[in-house]
Amino acid sequence: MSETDQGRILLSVTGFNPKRWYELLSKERAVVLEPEGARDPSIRYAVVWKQKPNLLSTLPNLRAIFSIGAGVDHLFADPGLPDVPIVRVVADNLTQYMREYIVWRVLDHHRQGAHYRGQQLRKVWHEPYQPPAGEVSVGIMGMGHLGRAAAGALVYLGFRVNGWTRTERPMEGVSCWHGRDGLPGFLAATDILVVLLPLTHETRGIVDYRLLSQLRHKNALGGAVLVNAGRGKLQRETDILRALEEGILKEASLDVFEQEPLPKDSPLWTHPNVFVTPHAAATSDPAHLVPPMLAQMDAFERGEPLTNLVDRHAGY
Ligand code: NDP
Ligand code: OXD
Repeated sequence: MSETDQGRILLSVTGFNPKRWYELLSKERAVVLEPEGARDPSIRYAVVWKQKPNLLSTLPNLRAIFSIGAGVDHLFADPGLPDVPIVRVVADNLTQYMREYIVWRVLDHHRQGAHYRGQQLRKVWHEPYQPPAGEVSVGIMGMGHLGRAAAGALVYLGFRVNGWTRTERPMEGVSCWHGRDGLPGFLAATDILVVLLPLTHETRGIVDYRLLSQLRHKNALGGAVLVNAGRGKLQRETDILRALEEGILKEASLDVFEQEPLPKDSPLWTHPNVFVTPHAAATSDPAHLVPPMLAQMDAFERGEPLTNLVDRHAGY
């Protein structure tokens, strides 16, 4: 098939260098980093991460948008988002990275990593009480592709696992709640809260002081714990700091922040009970993601349906 038959791919990325994405995509298709002027008719697909606002709305022959990430809030932030299908990332290797991150953080809080790191600095030889995993409950807000994978691994490790979703979604071995009505019961049964929600108009700012206050504080760990690897704007950082200050939260692991990069003057950087990672829980790897993206474009050209489509109404 010629380049004109296939159309071109617009690769529009801000915040990181798209070199590897460009190299891999352009092995199979013609790729551009900028449209050739307004209303460029040659572009059929856009592969994007935080694309420039109103850029996509100018493309008359755009057939579908592919998000480089699993989250698509970056797309909905565009006031000129055209009405074409949006495909997001669902990939085994991304899921595996996230499963690892959640297991790592839950085990570190459960096995008192912060406490032992403090003891080591002071050369203290002391073994505190270690509750068994079966006495600790992990509650996962957002039981989608990533949340369910993390839940499966935590069940395997022997934790009690709770899940919270928008719609009813049972999972074997997991106690499930859904909707706003289900939230208080879910929180009251949760010692370690893991947030793997998408950022939508319903979830923005959901992790606030009021929510954190409803976690089970009198627990085998000696306090409630927060792990957020969903999106930074799900959380209110001043509320997290207040909850830590007041002992409502014992510890937190945060991979995502209201502002990224996390500003140098944020007290989260130096808080002894906060573990910070730079939005690194699960990275989109082009070597794994480009081949299925191109295969989807080819299938779509043959008239087959796209998969992993975003529900515009729900916002994820
Ligand atoms: P999915 O779309 O597969 O799952 C989203 C889950 O959130 C679903 O269970 C959904 O409920 C639930 N949900 C959505 N809105 C609400 C709501 N209002 N109330 C309750 N539950 C809700 O997403 P993924 O699992 O693939 O990804 C989740 C998020 O993880 C992404 O959106 C992204 O923000 C983040 N992410 C972060 C990364 C990192 O490196 N830190 C890397 C990759 C993703 P239901 O099942 O009923 O639809
Ligand atoms: C994603 C991310 O959404 O990297 O995939 O945060």
